[in-house]
Amino acid sequence: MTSEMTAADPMVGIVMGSASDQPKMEAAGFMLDRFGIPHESNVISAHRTPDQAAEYAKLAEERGLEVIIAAAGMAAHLAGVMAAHTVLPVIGVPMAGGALNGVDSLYATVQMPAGVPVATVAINGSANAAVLAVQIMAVSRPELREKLRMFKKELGQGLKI
Ligand code: RP5
Repeated sequence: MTSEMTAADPMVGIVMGSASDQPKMEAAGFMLDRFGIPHESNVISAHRTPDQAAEYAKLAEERGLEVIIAAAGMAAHLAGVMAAHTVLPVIGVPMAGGALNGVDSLYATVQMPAGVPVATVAINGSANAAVLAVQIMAVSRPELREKLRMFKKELGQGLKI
């Protein structure tokens, strides 16, 4: 990772299994904007467009992405598929919906076998996925760490996400 941030190229890739996930994922984009992190958002399904899912993950690193946020509902394997094809950190967001309303996607996302982790946030936890992405990127970027400190201060002063 470098300590430079360019405005143009996305550094965080948000993928979601369906356009129906979009409203629940908007908070991730808002949060990344808040920290000045360029990002992109794509609908890619592990089971409906599996080749595209694998290609996205395989090309992510050379495209300059540093973190992938993957959201899916029901038998949610998108984040795991992403993690299978890249060494970039993958943050999974289980989506509520279907008969089990997100408990299924929570288990599917968090219960990755050893060796291929997916950092899983809460059901519909898209804002936290973005904050975690920023925290990962901040390891080598003091200016981002300062923004995170300010953010935590604002939370303590009553900021609602
Ligand atoms: C998953 O199935 C998606 O991530 C979405 O959460 C859920 C339902 O998808 P749609 O039937 O609305 O396309 O693949």
